Amino acid sequence: MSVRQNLSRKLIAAHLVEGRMELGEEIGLRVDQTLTQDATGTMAYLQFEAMGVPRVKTNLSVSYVDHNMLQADSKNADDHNYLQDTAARYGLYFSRPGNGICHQVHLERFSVPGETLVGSDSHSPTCGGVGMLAFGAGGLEVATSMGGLPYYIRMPKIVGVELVGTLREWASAKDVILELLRRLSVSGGRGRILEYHGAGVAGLEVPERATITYMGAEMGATTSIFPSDARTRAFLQAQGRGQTWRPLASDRGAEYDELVVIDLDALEPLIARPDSPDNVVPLTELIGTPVDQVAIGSCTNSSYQDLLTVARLLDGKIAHPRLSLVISPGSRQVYEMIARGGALATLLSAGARMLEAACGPCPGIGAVPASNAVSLRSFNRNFPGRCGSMDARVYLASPAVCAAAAVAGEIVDPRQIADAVKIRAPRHFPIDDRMIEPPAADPDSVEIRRGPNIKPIVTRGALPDRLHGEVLLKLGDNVSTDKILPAMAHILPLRSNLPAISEYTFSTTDPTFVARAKAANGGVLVASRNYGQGSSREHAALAPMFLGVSAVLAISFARIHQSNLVNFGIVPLVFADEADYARFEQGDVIEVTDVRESVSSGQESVTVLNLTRGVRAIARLELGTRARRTLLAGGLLNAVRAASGAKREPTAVPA
Ligand code: MIC
Ligand code: SF4
Repeated sequence: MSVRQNLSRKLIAAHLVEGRMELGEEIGLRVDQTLTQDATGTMAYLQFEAMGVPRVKTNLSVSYVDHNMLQADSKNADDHNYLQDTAARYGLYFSRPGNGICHQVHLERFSVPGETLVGSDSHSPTCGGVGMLAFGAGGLEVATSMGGLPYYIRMPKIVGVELVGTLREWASAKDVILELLRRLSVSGGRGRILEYHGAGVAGLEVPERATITYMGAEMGATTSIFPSDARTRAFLQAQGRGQTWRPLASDRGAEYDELVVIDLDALEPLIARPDSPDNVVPLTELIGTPVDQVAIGSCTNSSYQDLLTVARLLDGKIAHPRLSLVISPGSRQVYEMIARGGALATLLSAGARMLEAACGPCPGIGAVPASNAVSLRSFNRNFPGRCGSMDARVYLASPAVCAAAAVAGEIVDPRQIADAVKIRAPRHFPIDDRMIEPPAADPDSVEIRRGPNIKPIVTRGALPDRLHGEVLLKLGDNVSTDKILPAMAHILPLRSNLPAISEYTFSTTDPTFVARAKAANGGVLVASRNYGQGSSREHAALAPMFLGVSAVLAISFARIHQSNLVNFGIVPLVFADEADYARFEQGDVIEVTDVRESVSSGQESVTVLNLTRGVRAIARLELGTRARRTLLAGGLLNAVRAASGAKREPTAVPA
């Protein structure tokens, strides 16, 4: 092994508890920290409870409430109560609703350079901005991590992303990641850690680095990471946590599996057009596009510096009359700072509709655009329907580009409007952790409130000998989890109620899907490349499982979703020959005669018979030993419970 190590390999080696660090090998990592948010957290804690572990075994685990904040009825509030009580009881910190978006708050208050973090949200790599090795995962894997088990990944390629030069004019951190998306696409990060290094790193503040690591999720990256340097120390000191800093960097001349160079001097403002974060063009190509809504915020771009930049551009101006401007600060800390410093008044007098410090419009929780509207957002995803409307056209850009458009009512170039301002990080952030509750001193006294929306969890039975079923749906490339099981304000509150949320499976793609799946007693799905990209929501595997989906046959899978499928007992089958994708259509009946035997004996592929067309295809089983054990048991919870001898049975659906 090379002595000139990159940072990712150093941190993997320091946390390795199982496997060998060879490309593609299944490796288990020790987990130092976990985080959950409310939309994935209820299920994660139900699963944690089913494991029968009395107290979390991590150094630190935090439960956030930031997604389901609308509270149009009592469901969300019931879930919040459940989360507050489970945190107190099982040894977690609880970040109360109003305290901010999990990733922003975790970066501010809990991130520790060099530690590992597993979060039940795809944007958990955010803390890579301070040199953490942070992964997004399904809630069940966060539950097992809290139970002290390792977190498993396939040893990824380490891509060195060298940043050179300095950002100019209105080019921003958002443009760095949009440029990478433009070059590498939404699947370009699959099986890879994006490790940033080079002389250009020093010029980026921690929140800018975090914007870049957040959106590595949009490339399907395993994670993204920056070194921990003097700026990291300054950030942590300003958060009153200087003692957690330690320097971290790759060795000089370290080797990478692949290299990418980004010349920051040459970057210009970019925009992602509908309907994919990698549909990126220079801002200048879209000048004059009328805009109906501008939304600024989300975990990706709602730091103090971001909002101050927006306030500078809006100062003394008013939002264009044909447009609605909504702003959601990333955390209570950020909100308080713009309030105390006066920027909030500037935003209000410019006509901004200030929302609470939460996810808000990002996954369609409020501020859904008008019919056929154009929405320009500083967010991270613009998949069809994600904003809550199927016909809205959503563009993604930096906060500055958004602010300039908010005044003009159309896309304009901020370089034509004002000189760029680089807002430096404050030397002191206001520190007030009273909205973060520590675990209960007397956990046994905590009664857990469970609202009527919280239903028992469901698992699948053991993997049967053969797979047999109808192709319920044939899908194309880059199917996002927003397509499989949409977020949206009316669906999100059902996250702890599997029977109810399952009714929305593929609802925006094919409203007949659920009825057909039920009538056929389940079946299989066929998809093209990068199936299941986007969010980590395990409900995109759980709901199909509940409806009897037993396998997904695809050209390739997004990492987190592939794990979620395995964890809920759905077999991911990978076409060995891409051309075979064309030989399977909706309605065909397929069979894999010896699936259980193939999985258990470690075979690398199976034959999939298309009984309707009389053709066959070879499908690879891209599964490590542990994933095979999980599938055989009918999912991770069954496997973990069997290993620990836990008693209370979850409800099982037949395989
Ligand atoms: C998202 O941005 O899509 C979400 C909503 O935060 C999801 C989590 C979820 O679906 O609850 C994610 O990114 O994992
Ligand atoms: Fe929330 Fe959007 Fe960030 Fe997901 S991407 S955590 S929905 S703000």
